[in-house]
Amino acid sequence: MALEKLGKALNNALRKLARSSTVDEATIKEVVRDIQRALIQADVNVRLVLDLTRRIEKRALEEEPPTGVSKKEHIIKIVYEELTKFLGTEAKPIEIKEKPTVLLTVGIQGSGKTTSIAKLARYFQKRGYKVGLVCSDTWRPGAYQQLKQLVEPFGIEVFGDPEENDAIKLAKEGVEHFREKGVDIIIVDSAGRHKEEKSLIEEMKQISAAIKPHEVILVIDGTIGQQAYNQALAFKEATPIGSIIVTKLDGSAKGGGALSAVAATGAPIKFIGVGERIDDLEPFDPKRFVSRLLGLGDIQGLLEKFEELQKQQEFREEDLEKFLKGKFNLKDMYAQLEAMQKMGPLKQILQMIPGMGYSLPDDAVRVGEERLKKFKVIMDSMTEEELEHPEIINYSRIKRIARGSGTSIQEVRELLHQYNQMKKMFKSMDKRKLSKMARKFNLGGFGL
Ligand SMILES: Nc1nc2c(ncn2[C@@H]2O[C@H](COP(=O)(O)OP(=O)(O)OP(=O)(O)O)[C@@H](O)[C@H]2O)c(=O)[nH]1
Ligand SMILES: [Mg+2]
Repeated sequence: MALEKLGKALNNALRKLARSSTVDEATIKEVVRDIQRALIQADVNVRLVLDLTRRIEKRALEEEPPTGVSKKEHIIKIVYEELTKFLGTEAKPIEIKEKPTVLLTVGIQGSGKTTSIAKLARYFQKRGYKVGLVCSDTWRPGAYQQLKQLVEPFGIEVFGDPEENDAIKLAKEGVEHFREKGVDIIIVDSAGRHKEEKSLIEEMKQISAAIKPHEVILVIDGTIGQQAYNQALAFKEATPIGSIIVTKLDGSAKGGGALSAVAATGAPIKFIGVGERIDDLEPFDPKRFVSRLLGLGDIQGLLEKFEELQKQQEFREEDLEKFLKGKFNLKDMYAQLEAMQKMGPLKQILQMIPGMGYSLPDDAVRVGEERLKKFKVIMDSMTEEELEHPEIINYSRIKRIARGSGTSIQEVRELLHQYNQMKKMFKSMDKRKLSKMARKFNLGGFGL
């Protein structure tokens, strides 16, 4: 797990809060001090820490918790929200729009470029994309072999020539090679020669001019802590199409400093490296990251309770409307199927309500556990856009999704069929009765 030490320290601070009998100003100040200490120990910049904790303290002292939520729970939510904002709030995935999408990776010597490229290649391959890798590192001995060894077990091709010493020529030839082969994504590894930003950025500009990448990815070593700020800033200023991978967040005591420093420059962190193995790469999502960071044991439970309460409080007319108009997407469907699995068939629930004479096909709302698992695997191979707008999934996408998830075209079709059936069903339901049912069973307007 990334930033284990920081997570534990923050967790302890919140635990203390949870255990305290009263929540007064002194308690809040003590919790805020603990959070400060935890962040500073993780090498987060002192000024950033003070800004952050001042905001937490102010909100904790001034804001009134909503009904049904205790003061303690409210403060935990504030800490969660402010930490999330601190790390950039939103997840920004790498966009694969054009075929081929060309990505160039750069980074200081030993930052983890080559390893991260192999991980990225595998990540995209799992999602059904065909990936080609180009080694244009003419400086590091064995660079080509290293990359090849990492991806060989997965059948990912690496273009390179250990005899060649013109990096720009190699990069160009490599991109051309894979363009001709018709791959979806080309990732170029660059030289590990640079010890400081200036020469790194110079080389990035030269290779960029030659191969015109869609996105340049700076790989930053997370163990350098808040020093990451200067690298990220110089990079952000040099390229408008840059994103960042922070590596080695497993076990590093300074990872929190690196992450927050990069976030402070406004450059988007898209992935984090959390180990040496090929699968140790995670898409970076500040919300999920922070809830996991804080979310040990009962703290997680508290956060969930808070969310649960909030869900119950707002009656989701909007969601209901959305479903009735047939505007629900694959993500909604998955949540529904999952919930119904726990609850029993929707049919039975509907029958318990007087006047609800619907006869629903059972298989429209209930799928077996095995199938649900398969659906999940298939959906993991879909892009955000496909999950939100399933209507764009055409035959070539179906093929890609099937390949990426290791399922068959038939199985992907089954999922889409299920989706269309549910969509039709909701469309045909009577709004008034459905909302009565939702209220009765506290289903939050079917948001479940
Ligand atoms: N623990 C851990 N080690 C990592 C991670 N990413 C990379 N490494 C290790 O860091 C070392 C350097 O990684 P490389 O991928 O060779 O770095 P590089 O930037 O390509 O290096 P040069 O090409 O020489 O500049 C290797 O030993 C990797 O196994 C990570 O997320 N966690
Ligand atoms: Mg390398």
